[in-house]
Amino acid sequence: MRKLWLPLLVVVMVWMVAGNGEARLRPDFYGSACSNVEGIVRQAVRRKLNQTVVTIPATLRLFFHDCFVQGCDASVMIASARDDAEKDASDNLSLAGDGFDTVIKAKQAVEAQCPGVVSCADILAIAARDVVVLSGGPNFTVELGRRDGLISRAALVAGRLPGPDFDLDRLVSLFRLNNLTARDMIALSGAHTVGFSHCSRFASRLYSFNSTTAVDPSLNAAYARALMRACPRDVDPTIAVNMDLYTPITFDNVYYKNLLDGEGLFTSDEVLFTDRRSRPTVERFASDQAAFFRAFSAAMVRLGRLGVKTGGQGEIRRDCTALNS
Ligand code: HEM
Ligand SMILES: *[C@@H]1O[C@H](CO)[C@@H](O)[C@H](O)[C@H]1NC(C)=O
Ligand SMILES: *[C@@H]1O[C@H](CO)[C@@H](O)[C@H](O)[C@H]1NC(C)=O
Ligand SMILES: *[C@@H]1O[C@H](CO)[C@@H](O)[C@H](O)[C@H]1NC(C)=O
Ligand SMILES: *[C@@H]1O[C@H](CO)[C@@H](O)[C@H](O)[C@H]1NC(C)=O
Ligand SMILES: CC(=O)N[C@H]1CO[C@H](CO)[C@@H](O)[C@@H]1O
Repeated sequence: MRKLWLPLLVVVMVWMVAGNGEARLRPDFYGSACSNVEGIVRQAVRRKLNQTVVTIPATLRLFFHDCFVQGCDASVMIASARDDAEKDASDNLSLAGDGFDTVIKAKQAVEAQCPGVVSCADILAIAARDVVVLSGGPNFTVELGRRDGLISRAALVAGRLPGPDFDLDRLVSLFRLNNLTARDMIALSGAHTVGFSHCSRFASRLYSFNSTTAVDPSLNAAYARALMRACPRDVDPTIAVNMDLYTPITFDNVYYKNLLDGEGLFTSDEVLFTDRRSRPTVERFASDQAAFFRAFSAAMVRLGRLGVKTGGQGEIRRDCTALNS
């Protein structure tokens, strides 16, 4: 008997140490404690999407910003009376309120059935997957078990998020800091197949590229003219344009086809094609949507692992916009 049990015991102990040493998420984390959590969130996201299509890009981008600043811990959701929380940083301006609202509504629906069990961070991760599926993108399994963070500060945002003027080296190094590869970065940029951007984020490509050339030569000329019509100099700062000209609310690989045609909205988009190091991956995703979907799904799962709090860390927030106190 003893001889049989010893190896088993060793295996169990190694497994426990590994489990405690690094944050482990798993798809069935809630088990019987909230067995239908994904169904409840899906229903709430559908309902919100029925009210406004902005739900799709707003929720997806909210997840990205949450994960890149202090990890996927819903810290981006916290509202501060002094306007000094993560969402108040200047990079936030464009985080559409509908992403926050999606998570708040889904949390209310989850609380009604399993109070105090499911984190806002997990609800955001599930909702981000759901908007991808509901707009025609790939389905993938979401890992769960994140706890909600206790810290949310605007000052922690600076330098953590990529800018629309980034070149390939800056994009690759920022994503690498977040344990994501260049291929992950190229696939995740495909999220720009949905949603909007304010004119200010790309105006320099139209009017002040450099001291001798006004229009960024990597922009398709007809596209540049259309953007100038939509975004004249000194345009109302609330004006926004679709990032994917052709299928702006469908999650597909048209983003990459646009890059091939000089129709990437930001420098950080177009550079993925103009830089010959990333061009083969862009060409692949443009010609093979299934390859893009596989790469995007895998990268979203890795994005969802960033800086997660598990076990006894953090808390399960009651209200996603406030720390339990
Ligand atoms: C690769 C570097 C990235 C840069 C430089 C970047 C930059 C931006 C900028 C400047 C906007 C427009 C904001 C505005 O003015 O309204 C935007 C929008 C958006 N981004 Fe990114 N982003 C990047 C990666 C990502 C990733 C990884 C995701 C998600 C997986 C994402 C999802 C979105 C979505 C969905 C929108 C549209 C938001 C809306 O319509 O409300 N982006 N991004
Ligand atoms: C929402 O659902 C209602 C009833 O099913 C439908 O009539 C309406 O067109 C939908 N609205 C949107 C924006 O999809
Ligand atoms: C997506 O995948 C999840 C888990 O892998 C599954 O439970 C769900 O039914 C799938 N949804 C769709 C719309 O296929
Ligand atoms: C401005 O950009 C154009 C097009 O890339 C280039 O030919 C020119 O040399 C640049 N001028 C300066 C001053 O950098
Ligand atoms: C990246 O991975 C390393 C090694 O597993 C880990 O220590 C680090 O915390 C991860 N970074 C983030 C931002 O999660
Ligand atoms: C929507 C939102 O919260 N906007 C804020 C973003 O950050 C700027 C500058 O910090 C604030 O002025 C905005 O109110």
